[in-house]
Order: sequence, then structure tokens, then C-alpha cells
Amino acid sequence: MRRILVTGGAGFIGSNFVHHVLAHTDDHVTVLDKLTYAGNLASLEGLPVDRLDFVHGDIADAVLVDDLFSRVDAVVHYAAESHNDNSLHDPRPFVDTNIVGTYTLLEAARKHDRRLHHISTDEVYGDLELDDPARFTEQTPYNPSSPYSSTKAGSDLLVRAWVRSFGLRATISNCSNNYGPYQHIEKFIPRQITSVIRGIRPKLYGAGENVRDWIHADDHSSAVLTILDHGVVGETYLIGADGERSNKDVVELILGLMGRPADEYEHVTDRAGHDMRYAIDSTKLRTELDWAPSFGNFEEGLASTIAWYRDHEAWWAASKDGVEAFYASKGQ
Ligand code: NAD
Ligand code: TDX
Repeated sequence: MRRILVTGGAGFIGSNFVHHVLAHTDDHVTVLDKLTYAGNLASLEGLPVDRLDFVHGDIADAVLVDDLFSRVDAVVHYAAESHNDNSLHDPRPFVDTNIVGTYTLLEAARKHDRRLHHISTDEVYGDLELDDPARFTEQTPYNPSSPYSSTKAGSDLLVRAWVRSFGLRATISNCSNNYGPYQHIEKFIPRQITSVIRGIRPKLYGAGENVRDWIHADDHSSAVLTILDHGVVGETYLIGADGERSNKDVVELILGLMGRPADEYEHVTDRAGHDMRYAIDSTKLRTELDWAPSFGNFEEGLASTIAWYRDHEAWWAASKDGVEAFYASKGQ
């Protein structure tokens, strides 16, 4: 039985990965999570207790991390401060967790010679114009825009340096925008779904023309497991599911699926430095590691995500007023 340490496993994508691993392998999982505002133990409820341990702690705690690394075979590193809007408000936790935290994990992986997979984002590549036929590839130069994406870029570069300088057995993946169950309602899709449930109009930043390349979190998880099992050490893999949509299209789709008029939304103050378009070319992962997404249809994936938020109001209800008050204070 392989023992995997999953950092950030009480967050959105990390918890989806824990569910995925426990359903599809015999592996044992230890979750290390600080339970910031974004972590939620309820996201791990119902999983087999004999194959899952939870450790409450900080990835920047070198003593704790050293002990945990001595007891596992592999590490999948999701823990991060993940929200662009928060990084514009207070960048400091992004530096502490995304950079110093990742450094702390790399030093422990080096000491204990552990296989490590680092989770990153397509935002490290900056953005594309709407009319540019290009998509990001593993060769695209780094050009991050926000405090969030610059700290993720910094963490990627640390991983690359530890591979080259110390022979660390690490891989990196850069994924596009995820949607699905357990996503914090500060993020675009669950914010709008929970607003419609509460009778609040969805809020589009600026004109709403910005394009994101959507992938279901379960497809992200299957890709990460594929890379952990078959990826070549030192390599970077881009993960995406050809899901480009403008924000305006997504809001109109949500309203339609929830039985509301398609124009029942508001335009609000745009995000500072707002990236225009992200688009992933995942050819390398598909051809070299034979991975393919299962959620081929975005409308169906969105409909099941809407159903999940309707059915799990207890999971998100307590945070809704605070999230909306934070946005309202910024005119968003
Ligand atoms: P999230 O904010 O939902 O979850 C982050 C988790 O990390 C939370 O459980 C939080 O408590 C934990 N955490 C934060 N700081 C910590 C620390 N110092 N020590 C231990 N735990 C800590 O984020 P997410 O959307 O699930 O993103 C997970 C990872 O995937 C991040 O690395 C992010 O950059 C990356 N990513 C996200 C997306 C996306 O669309 N959300 C896309 C590509 C990549
Ligand atoms: O209310 C909103 N209205 C709106 O128009 C919110 C919250 C967002 N938006 C826009 C901003 C973006 O163009 O929707 C788009 C998506 O916004 P977010 O959900 O904040 O995601 P994004 O900034 O694209 O970053 C996400 O994908 C890459 C994740 O939060 C990152 O962690 C990941 O790295």
C-alpha cells in the first residue's frame, strides 16, 4: 500500500483528489492542511477512516513537515493561497504559503528523497488576447500578472531548481480553471450559483469578455494521479480539457440551467490587472501519458455542480454573507 501525503487536502481540488485516490487505488492518504478560511473538514466526510489520516498544520512548519515526510512514499502538493482577488487585497499570506511553504516541502523532500508532485496553474504564463489562436504549452515563457500567480510561478521555479541542483524526484503540472463540488464560494462559478439560490444577481467583472478554460476537478485529479504514477521526473505537464468559455457565457448558462432569465446579472468593477484569456494545449499529457478527460460536456458538468450546491447548502451557507460583504466593499 503506497502512502501519499496530500497538502491542502481539505481545500477544493485537494479534497477532490483525496476522494479520487481513495476511490480508484489502494493507497493510504495523509492530509496536511492548515484549515485556513478555504479549508473545510466537511469536504472529507464519508471517506474510509482506515485509509485516511488528517494532520492540522502549516506546510511552512519545517519540524512537522520533516516528520510527515519520513512516514510517506510520495507527496502531492496542493496547499496554497489560491484566490487572485485576495492577493490584490493582502499579498503576504501568498508569499508565506506559496513560496516559503513550498520551499519547506522541497527541503524535506530532498532530505528524505521523496517523490513530489507540485500542483500549479496556467496563470503562471500570463494571459492571451481574445483573438490570438495560441494556447499555452510547456514551452510558453513565464509571465505572471497578479501577486497570486507570481507566487505560484516562484514556487514552480523553486521546484525546477531543486530537480536540477539536487536531483529531486519531482514533477509539475499547470492546470486551467477548475469547477465542481467543494469549491469555495468566493470563486466565480460557485459564487454565481449560490447567489442565484439566494436570489442575488450574479456579478460579472467588467464587460465579462474574459475567457477561462474550464476543467472538472475530477478530471484534474485523474490527470494528477496519472502523472504521479507514470510522469517522467523533472517534467512539466499542462492539464486542460478544451473548455474555453467567456465569463458572460458561463453566467448566462448558469442562469438558464437554474431557470432564470439569461440577462438577470450585473456588471461590476473590474479586477485590477484582470487577465483576458487562458487556454491550455494538453497534447503532451494526452500523447505521452495517454490521459483524457471524462467530463466532455461542460453544460452537463455545470448542471451537476449546480445540483451539488443546491443539495449541500449546509456546506456553504455560513460563509455566503461574509463573502458578499467582502466583494461589496470593493464594488464587486
Ligand atoms: P483552495 O483555496 O480551495 O484550497 C487550499 C487549501 O490549502 C485549503 O484547504 C487551505 O486550508 C490549505 N492551506 C492554505 N495554506 C496552507 C498552509 N500554509 N499549510 C497547509 N495548508 C494550507 O485552493 P484550490 O482551488 O483547491 O487550489 C489548490 C491548488 O491547485 C493550488 O495550489 C492552486 O494554485 C492550484 N490550482 C487551482 C486551480 C483552480 O481553478 N482553483 C487551477 C489550477 C491550479
Ligand atoms: O464574481 C466574480 N465575477 C467575475 O466576473 C468572480 C469571483 C470572478 N469573476 C471573473 C474573474 C475571472 O475572469 O471570473 C473569472 C474566474 O475568476 P476566479 O474564479 O476568481 O478564477 P481565476 O482568477 O481565473 O483563477 C482560478 O483559476 C486558476 C483559481 O482561483 C486559481 O487558483 C487558479 O490558479
